[in-house]
Amino acid sequence: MSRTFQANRRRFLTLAGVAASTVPLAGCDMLDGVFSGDSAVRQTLASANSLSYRVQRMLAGDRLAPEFAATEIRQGQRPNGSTDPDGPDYRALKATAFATYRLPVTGLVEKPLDLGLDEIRVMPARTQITRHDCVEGWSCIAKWTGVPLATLLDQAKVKPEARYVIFHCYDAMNLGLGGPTPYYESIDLLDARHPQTILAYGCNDQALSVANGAPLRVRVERQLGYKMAKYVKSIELAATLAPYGGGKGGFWEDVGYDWYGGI
Ligand SMILES: Nc1nc2c(c(=O)[nH]1)N[C@H]1C(S)=C(S)[C@@H](COP(=O)(O)O)O[C@H]1N2
Ligand SMILES: [Mo]
Repeated sequence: MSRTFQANRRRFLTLAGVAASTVPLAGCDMLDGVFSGDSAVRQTLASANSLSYRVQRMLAGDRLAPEFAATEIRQGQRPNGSTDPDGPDYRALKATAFATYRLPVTGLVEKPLDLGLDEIRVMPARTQITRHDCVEGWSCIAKWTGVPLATLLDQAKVKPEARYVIFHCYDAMNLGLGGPTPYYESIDLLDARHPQTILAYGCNDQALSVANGAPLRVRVERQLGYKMAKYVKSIELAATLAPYGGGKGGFWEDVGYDWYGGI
């Protein structure tokens, strides 16, 4: 799909007043002003976000994110957010170079999975060169290799009542509000089954680094950077987002970011 078309589409969304994902919010490292959970602004953003989500689904359910040439990779993927989780469970995994890592896939599935990295690496892989856009205002083009999430969902046999895929992560963020809060994220099944949605274990032809989310991180290429959970600890299929974290579907969503971070 041409970039001109995307630009036009974005303009249309803006004109329609539903470009919620482009509303400037605080950067990933900044929390100013996002705690006002029931403010009028927050409510308006929330309804604009749900409209943006529905309009995008109508117009572009299976649209692919742009892919780039290898010559367009100018630097390594810039590490952001957590870059070296310090919990004992992650440190123990790192000490074995992730040989002891297991990925559980649980929740609303008929056949729960528990996979080692060697099992994941022999599954049919997908490689894509895409641009990562962080809400902080920077972008990075990188080459990602991993297993399509759809492959794991098919193996696990998702139950019909499931609507969301929840990614639980090994790292926790310190908001200064009484103890570290675990990072988590969620996407709907349409994005989960999108051909460019992968669990990546490789970046720019190298094993995924700790700074970029080793051993496995999500790529969900039509959304902003914060949706792409690093340090994936487990995957859970769920019918609602309410039971997890603050109930808004992700660590940053719980402090005010849009759940649908479409770009
Ligand atoms: N577990 C976890 N996932 C995360 C984050 C994080 O802090 N912890 N930060 C998010 C944000 S805001 C961005 S921009 C990207 C950064 O990924 P990178 O470090 O590979 O550039 O990861 C996202 N996923
Ligand atoms: Mo980000």
